[in-house]
Amino acid sequence: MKDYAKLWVGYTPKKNNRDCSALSRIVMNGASENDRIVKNAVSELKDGLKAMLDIVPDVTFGMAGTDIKVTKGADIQDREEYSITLNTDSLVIDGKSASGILYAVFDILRTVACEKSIEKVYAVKKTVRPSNPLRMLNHWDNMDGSIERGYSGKSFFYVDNEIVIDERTKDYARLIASVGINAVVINNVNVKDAASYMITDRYFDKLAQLGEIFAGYGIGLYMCLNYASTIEIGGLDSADPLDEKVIGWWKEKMAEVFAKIPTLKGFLVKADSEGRPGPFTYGRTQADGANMLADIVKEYGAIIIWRCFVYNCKQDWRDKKTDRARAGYDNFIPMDGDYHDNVILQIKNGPMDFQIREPISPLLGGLKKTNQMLEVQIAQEYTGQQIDVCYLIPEFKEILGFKTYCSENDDTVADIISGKTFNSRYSGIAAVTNTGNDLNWTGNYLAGANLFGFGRLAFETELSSEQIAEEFVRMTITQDDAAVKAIMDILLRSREVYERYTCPLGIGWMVTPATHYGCSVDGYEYDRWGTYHRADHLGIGVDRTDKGTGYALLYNEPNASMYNDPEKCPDELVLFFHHLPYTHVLHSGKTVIQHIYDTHFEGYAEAKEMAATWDSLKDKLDAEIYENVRERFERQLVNAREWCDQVNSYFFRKSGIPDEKGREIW
Ligand code: GCV
Repeated sequence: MKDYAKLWVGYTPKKNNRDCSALSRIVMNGASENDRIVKNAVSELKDGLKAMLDIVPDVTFGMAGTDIKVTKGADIQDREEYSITLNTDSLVIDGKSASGILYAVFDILRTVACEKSIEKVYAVKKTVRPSNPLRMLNHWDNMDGSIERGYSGKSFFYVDNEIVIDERTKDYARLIASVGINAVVINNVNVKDAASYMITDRYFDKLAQLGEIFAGYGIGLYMCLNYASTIEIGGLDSADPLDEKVIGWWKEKMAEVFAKIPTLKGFLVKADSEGRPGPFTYGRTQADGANMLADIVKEYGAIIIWRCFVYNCKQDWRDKKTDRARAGYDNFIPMDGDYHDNVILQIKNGPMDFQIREPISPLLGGLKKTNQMLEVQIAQEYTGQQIDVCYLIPEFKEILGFKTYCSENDDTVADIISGKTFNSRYSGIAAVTNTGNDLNWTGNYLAGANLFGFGRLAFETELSSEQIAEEFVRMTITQDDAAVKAIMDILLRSREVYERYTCPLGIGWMVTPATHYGCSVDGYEYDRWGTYHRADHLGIGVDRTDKGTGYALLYNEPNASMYNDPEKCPDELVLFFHHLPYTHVLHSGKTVIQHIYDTHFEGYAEAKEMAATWDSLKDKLDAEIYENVRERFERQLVNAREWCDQVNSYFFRKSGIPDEKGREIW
């Protein structure tokens, strides 16, 4: 059977740096050579340089340093900092811990793999302190091997309700550590069936082994908890967080769990959401639930990450006042300041659910006294499902750069989640991951750019989308300059192209219900999920202003006034905030209806251009990579055409307004 791809850690021979003498002698300061992370760092370095340059470096160790004890997020950032200094005949790595050394090694390997000159890159001492304390991947893997919203095969963690540990497990750890990931949640937030038993001795041995492998690459192991474990596996009749019996059960359980899995760092919890149980069932608050667990795991130095994806999914579509977009804010803001200091609230980037365009969640910049983490999704549930190419790093850059006006300085989302704005005890960023057991890990080779890019951006938020795309392409696909440029171009335009042929002006949700792939304009209209476009023959959009649901006013000023006013609201979000006539003129000078027609025709045409560009690279690319992406483009074009024709036809039929350019609408 063919082996799985090694992606960007599959080092191949390189031309540059072959005569770089500094690479022959590498000095590592900051941790003991006996540390398991340092040992892995040394073998990564030796294997990588041997494969790429046929150099076997002489590695020596200087000062071991004193490891920084972690009691807050900033300690993690301090520990993981590193410097690289170039001397005439050596490279010196100064890590503040073994993890720092590991990241420095991957920095050097990346430089060589991208064929950049070591002499130039490290001409001036390079120091990097990670931008975020927690840089996490959330797996939505189920123990039966399926993956919720997984588009690259089955789980490589679980087969038939058993945990699998093999060579691939270690390669996964290498792959993600190499881009700076330091935390992984290994099971779906919807904890059901066998997964509820992950905190029992049925799985302890394997989990302990897994935790050890991750720990060797500086990655913390996290699991999702079934909030109702006391009932489902504990034999109690309640999960009330204030009930002494419930608290007693969790205390005993956690003592057992942390004794058996010493590397475990904490839990992620989805409660009171989409049918999952939670504290609301018992008339308690989200803070009551989170704090109860957090207090218990505190003595093990662990944390509770509590998701803010709490909303009513049984809404009445006739009710125009209830607004799903408000739910996170309304459920979590009143308790700001009540969460204990080892709780982190995990907040999806938008108020809805990973649509191609959403405003930033008003919880980010609304919460001021609570630890916060941002949750993004690289699994592309609504953004092409790893069939359509959609490089998400430009979107993540926009999210991170958003000014929330929550304080005078340092008020962007990046500032908040780095811990800087509110001097938070813990903070960071998590992505719902896009990996599976497909031989190339992410289904579409180009979707690997989102896995690579998420890690790189989480570690060094200042990197540009272009830099990240170039590193990914050079390390994973090709070094041919013209091909690199062409593939970067595909990646960098892909998100806007996807947006153009799908949901216009921030409205979202015109997807096929349940699967979330492909167009269905009315799929979620008149239903219970709270996700409407409210189009009729006169106009489209949701009134979230002070005259509508009031959602726009949840932002700090001047954002609230900007979103509340259709004249000030940015075009790309205008239908998220306003119900407007099709004849409304946008800032672009186009009417809403003409914008819909133009973007859909353009988006489909651009998708065809991207596919043609890919075809033109055939002779320059590895046959398997070429064919994998070609086949995905074939499907993307069918999808893009369907979206274009359905959306245009739908709105032409609703509005009766013809396309100014007279193009074919069905
Ligand atoms: C894991 C959306 C998805 C669900 C997912 C949920 C969540 O509703 O469609 O599959 O469940 O988000 O983030 O919890």
